[in-house]
Amino acid sequence: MTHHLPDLPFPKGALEPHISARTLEFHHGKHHQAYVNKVNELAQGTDLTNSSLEDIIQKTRGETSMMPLFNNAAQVWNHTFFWHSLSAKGGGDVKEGPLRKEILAAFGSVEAFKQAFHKAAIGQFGSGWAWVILNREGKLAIQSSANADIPDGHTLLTCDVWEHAYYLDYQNRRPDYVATFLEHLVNWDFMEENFRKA
Ligand code: MN3
Repeated sequence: MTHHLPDLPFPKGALEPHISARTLEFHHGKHHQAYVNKVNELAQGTDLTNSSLEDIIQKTRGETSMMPLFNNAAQVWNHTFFWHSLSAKGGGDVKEGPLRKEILAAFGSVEAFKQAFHKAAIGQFGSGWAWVILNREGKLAIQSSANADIPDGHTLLTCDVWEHAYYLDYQNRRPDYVATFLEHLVNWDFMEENFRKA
């Protein structure tokens, strides 16, 4: 077993009432675990058996015959990145500093930035992810991706908009879930850390 399910960076009940422990039991314990299991199964016997997750993602991306391995490996990576994009002390305003400056330069205000993120997240048809990235020109940008896909550029933050992320707590109300993510959960410190490392 090369790949393992990473622990959540917070206790399962830490995000209540916004995301329930029950949602995380399924989302982390069942969905994320299933992607990990599938990567181990699909990589077995290929020349990627002992490769890192990042290597697998890079080497299988866009290869039709490797699509199942890509999808599962990317989903493992995306979920781990997502857990770190959440914090019990998250949400609200972005503190003074280089990240805030960049947001104001690119979007005019934190509010406009949040609105653009919300729009991208609810506009993603079907399953996928909403992202904040530094694009290839080094500019802050918001994107959505379908299914397991990861945008080009340097990822700073993500929100899972697959139904399994919110159905138990919000049923079909994705807009409410994303608004709650932005107001109460988004981990600006994680985004800032990724911004500084980029
Ligand atoms: Mn998910």
